[in-house]
Parts: sequence; C-alpha cells; structure tokens
Amino acid sequence: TTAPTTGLSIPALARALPRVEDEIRRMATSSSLPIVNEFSGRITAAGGKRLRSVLILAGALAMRGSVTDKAVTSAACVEVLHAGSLVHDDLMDNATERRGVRTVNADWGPGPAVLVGDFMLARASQVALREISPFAAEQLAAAVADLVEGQVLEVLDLHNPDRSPDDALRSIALKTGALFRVGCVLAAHCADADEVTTTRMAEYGASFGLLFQILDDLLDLASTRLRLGKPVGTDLRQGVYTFPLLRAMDPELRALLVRDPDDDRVAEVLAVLRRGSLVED
Ligand code: GRG
Repeated sequence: TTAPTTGLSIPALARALPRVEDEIRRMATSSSLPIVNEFSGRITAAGGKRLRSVLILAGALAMRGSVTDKAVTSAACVEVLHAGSLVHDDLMDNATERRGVRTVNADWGPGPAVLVGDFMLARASQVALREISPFAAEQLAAAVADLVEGQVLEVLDLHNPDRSPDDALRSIALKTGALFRVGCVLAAHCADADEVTTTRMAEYGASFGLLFQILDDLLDLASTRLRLGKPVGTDLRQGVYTFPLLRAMDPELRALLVRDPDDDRVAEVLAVLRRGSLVED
C-alpha cells in the first residue's frame, strides 16, 4: 500500500486518486470471462469526473487526515456501482455514447448491457462486504434500491409537463443524491467518525448530489457550451421535464420549450437564463 497522505489538500487528493483508479480497474476486470471484462472495463476506463470519489477521499482526509485502503475501496465500489447504473441508463435511453466511448448497448445490444450492469452491481456489493464491512455493504445495497426507485419515478414521469417540482426533486434525490450520500457515509465509516458526524456527512452528501443534479439540468437549458457529460439541450430535445423547467417556468412556456426548442420566444428565455451568473461558462 501507498504511504498515507495527511490533511485535506489538493496534492493529497491527487495522490489518492490513482489508488482508486487501480481499485476500479481491478473490480471492473475481475471476471473470469474476458468478454465481461471488456464490457465493464470500457466504461470504467473511460473515466468520467470521479466526483463521487473526490468527495469520499476529501471526506476521509478531512475527518481522519489520511486515506485508508478501506476509503479507497469505498470510492471504487461507489464508482463501479455508478458506472453499472449508467450502463443500464444508456440502455433505457438507447444512448450510443457515454464518456466519449460507445455504449455497451450500442456495440453489443440490450442483453449484454443488462448483464454487465448486473455484474458491476454484484461485484461492487461483494467487494464492499468482503473488503470494507457488512455495514458498508448494507448501506450500498440500500443506496442501489434508492437509485432504482428514483429511476422508476423518472421513467414513469419524465415526459409529464404537469409533474410537480416536488416529485421531480424526490426522484433526483433518489437517483442521484443517494449515491453521493452513501459515499459520504462510507467516508465517515472508514474514518471511524461518531454518529453526529456521520449524520452530518449523510446530509451533506445528499444535498451535494441534489445540487449537482439541479445544476446539470440547469446547464442543459442555460449553458452555451459547457455541460457535465451530455451535449447542451439533450433534455429539451428528448422532451424531458427537469426540475428547473418545472420550477422556473409557466406551463405554457415550458410546453413550448419542449415542443419547439428553436422557437424565437424560447431563444429569448434561454438568453435571459444564460445571463444568470450561475450558469456562465
Ligand atoms: C445500480 C445497476 C444499477 C442500476 C440502478 C439505471 C438505474 C438503476 C439508475 C440510473 C440512475 C441515474 C442514471 C442517475 C443519474 C446519475 C448521474 C447524475 C449521472 C451523471 O453523473 P456524472 O456527471 O457522470 O458524475 P461521470 O461520467 O462524470 O461519472
């Protein structure tokens, strides 16, 4: 193992991240079947922002002053679960590209995409149980249940223009907030934090995840270039009523926005949104 890093700092985070990458690679290529390793290795090797890992490592450094092997394993388990959920999400959306590489469903079809998502979920759970603790495995399993529930709400209600903003919030708290939340809980667990700290970390993670998803949805509407992962306007073109759309616009305008994103009146609203400092790129 690597020498422990001390204190929360960018260099300490930078030193810990490659340890997480090694662990992700190990988990994602742990099948005895080379083809399964090819499926799950592609999306995990393509990276992504590793935001959940950064949060877990930062939590470990802040609470304990160093990154233990269990904290590294926690970050890797969360990333592998996240990647598995993306494989399933891409299948549901018929997406052809993710993280700049072809999706499993695009290259091998729906069957392999279902199966590789299941493999990643199973492997992350197994590693958490064996290498972190029963508590960690239980927490991760509960977060996966939340993710599934959030996704169920999304697929059932995503195209409903009369969906209430509260319903939209609930669904993103589950589908996105839950994984950030559990990451922070595991960081506290691996740092042997007390109950009060663990509860605060859980709240912080849940709020961070919620905010992250709202910002991502807002960027779809209001960014000129930058978006975290997908091209700008993807939600609009797919007729998806995200939280900012439901919260910030009157029903007539948002129906128009989704029906005809290129309408002049829509362009005017988007121009106003883009002037908002929050979404300046
Ligand atoms: C756990 C196998 C399994 C399934 C769970 C499909 C499903 C059920 C849940 C999907 C939930 C989902 C797609 C939530 C969106 C999460 C989200 C914000 C994705 C984008 O995250 P980023 O931007 O992505 O952090 P990168 O690529 O940077 O990691």
